[in-house]
Amino acid sequence: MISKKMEEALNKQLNAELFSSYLYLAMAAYLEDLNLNGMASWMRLQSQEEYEHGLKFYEYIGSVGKRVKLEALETPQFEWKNPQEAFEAALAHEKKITKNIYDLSDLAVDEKDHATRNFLNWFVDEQVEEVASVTVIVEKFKMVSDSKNSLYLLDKELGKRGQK
Ligand code: OFO
Repeated sequence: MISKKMEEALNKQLNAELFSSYLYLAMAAYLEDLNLNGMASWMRLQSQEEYEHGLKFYEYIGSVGKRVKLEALETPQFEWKNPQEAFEAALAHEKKITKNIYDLSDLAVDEKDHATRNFLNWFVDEQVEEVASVTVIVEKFKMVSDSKNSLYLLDKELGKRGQK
């Protein structure tokens, strides 16, 4: 049995996942405008993943007999100082989302809502992976600093995401 409080918290996280998708799409557009098409493609894939995360919440809320309530999405940031700053912002965002997921898990434990806690476990694991993958990219940016050649190579490398 899902409480009203949990229903609202799950809907809030659904909104946060859809906002993540929106934010990464905004970052993709920013990177595309700089002709960094590999990085832009990485961000577009990330945006799609976040949409899928949103759908997982959508489906779960429905599966426990509750109602999905969609709210307006915040306007995402439009400009970053440079690509590194955009990826750093993505990392900070993922850390914030991890905290959201932990708070939701805590609520599920407090409410003895084992079904929701079990559902959230997938997200706990996913957040470890997301923070780790963006951390690696941020660290690579730090290594290359202002070198244009290295930026070109990093763009190429990130463009390989999703390719077989
Ligand atoms: Fe949905 O994992 Fe990122 O935000």
